[in-house]
Amino acid sequence: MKKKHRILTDRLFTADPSARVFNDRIYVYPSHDIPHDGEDNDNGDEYLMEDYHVFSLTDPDAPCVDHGEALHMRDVPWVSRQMWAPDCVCRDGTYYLYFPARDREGIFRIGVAVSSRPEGPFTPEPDYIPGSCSIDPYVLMDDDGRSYMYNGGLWGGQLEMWQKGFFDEMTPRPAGREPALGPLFAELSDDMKSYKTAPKHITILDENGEPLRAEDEDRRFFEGSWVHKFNGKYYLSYSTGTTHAIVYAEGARPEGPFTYRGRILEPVIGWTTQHSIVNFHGNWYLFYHDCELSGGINHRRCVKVTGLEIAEDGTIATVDPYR
Ligand code: FUB
Repeated sequence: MKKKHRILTDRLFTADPSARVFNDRIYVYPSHDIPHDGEDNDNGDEYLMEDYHVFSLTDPDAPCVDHGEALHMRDVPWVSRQMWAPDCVCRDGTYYLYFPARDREGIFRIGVAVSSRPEGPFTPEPDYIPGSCSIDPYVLMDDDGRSYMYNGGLWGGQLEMWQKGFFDEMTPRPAGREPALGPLFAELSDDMKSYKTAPKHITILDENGEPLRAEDEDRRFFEGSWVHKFNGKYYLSYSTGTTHAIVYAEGARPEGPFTYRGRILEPVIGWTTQHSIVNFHGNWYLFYHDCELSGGINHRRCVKVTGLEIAEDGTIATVDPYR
């Protein structure tokens, strides 16, 4: 389906799609945007999500099935508001839904909920993952059986506020030629509900082997991590936030370092951009969102899918979302 940008559903506003293949079917785990008339701000207060719906397709061109509400914040004791971008993986027949949300003190944490079915419903753990912070969890199930979480997001995602090792809202953001903050990386325990190793920042390097700088907003990490493996290498992709692109970097190990490679998706209609990359029946697909359906309202987004071309050396052809 190259150059075909398909909206998955116009029944709900959806964003931040994590696409996964389970049982020869594509499952999509998006955020669920709630329409309201409030103002946008740099804290992301306009993204007022309360629940998750899971969607599935037999292939990228097939009808999209909405499996209904899979988890609501009323059922998660530690959550106060804003259930943002989720992800889901399967281990030994159990499905683990990872999601960020603000706790009772307004601090973003990562929670996990489990189900025996990919579409849920999911039963949440009573508390968030100990030691977790910030937003946008992605979990890599590596070929050797180990699993890793990548997560984090700047600004409203609060990643900068943890630079001292504890939460401090007043911590200055890295600026100018200071190294940019990379996403967090941690190995998950065998129970998939706790960290085996403490989260640490991933380093993303430029072509000279130097860490990307905070001022390099066209290339530095902002939010929305995803990792795909290709010919034995790890490809970390993410949103650049303020410059509204999806870009990628290549590494030899899951923990990095990663070296910047290029742009995957040009800016879309709307402020945020988020994505996932999945291989289905030998073809690569990019799932992403924009605000086309709502005519450009930032918190009323729609999930789309298009084909993705990856060359033998791992180079990804840049996608123009409107051609
Ligand atoms: O959907 C809420 C937030 O906006 C996500 O967590 C970010 O990735 C951005 O898409």
